Amino acid sequence: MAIMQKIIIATGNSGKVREFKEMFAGLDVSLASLADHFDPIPDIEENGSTFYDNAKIKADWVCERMGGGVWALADDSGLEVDALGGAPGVLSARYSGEGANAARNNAKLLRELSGVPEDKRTARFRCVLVLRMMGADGGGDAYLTADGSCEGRIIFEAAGDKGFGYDPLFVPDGFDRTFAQLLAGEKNGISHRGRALRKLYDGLAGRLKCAIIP
Ligand code: ITT
Repeated sequence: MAIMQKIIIATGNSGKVREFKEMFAGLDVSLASLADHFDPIPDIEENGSTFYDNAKIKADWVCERMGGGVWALADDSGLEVDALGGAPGVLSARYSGEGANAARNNAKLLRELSGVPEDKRTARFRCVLVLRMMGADGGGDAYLTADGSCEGRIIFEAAGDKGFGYDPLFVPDGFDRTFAQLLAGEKNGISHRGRALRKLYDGLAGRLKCAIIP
């Protein structure tokens, strides 16, 4: 009988979980997130200085607690704004400090960019994915990693109510709507996360088939 590979998404961000579920739909994979396995949802300390370091920290955290056979997929991502020297970058989730949330982060971003003209508001989202695949007997441990980015610009006023995080302020190149105004399929088709996941999947296809059809 076919065994469905279980993948735990090592995130506490429900927006990321939703997008991964949309993008994995149709694949023979059983997806769970931290919320399905830990109560309360752990706030994993991300003390790395790069997206890669922090993604690996999250994937390792899950595998070390869940044991053999588990595949953990971690996403570290963020927004880089050229006029701010690449900020908020790896600090995107915590940009507005203690008690940071999307509304406060977006408000701070608009404040920091006040007076910056449209042609100087270029930005990109970046995403690094780390998939740690533990063998059922603890052997065959392997990592796969992939990255993706999406170029665009920061507008002057939030627009749209879909998505999460900085989506209402980010207009991807080639569009005149923000990420928060795009349909899920449109965002996933061009987003940093979608691009990284498609690369990861290309690197994975053989192994995923083996896991599903032993
Ligand atoms: P986990 O660490 O639990 O995965 P997190 O939200 O803290 O959740 P990150 O440390 O990777 O995740 O921070 C990413 C932040 O970058 C996220 O909180 C948003 O503010 C922003 N971000 C990343 N991808 C985004 C997207 O697709 N749309 C809008 N904002 C995004």
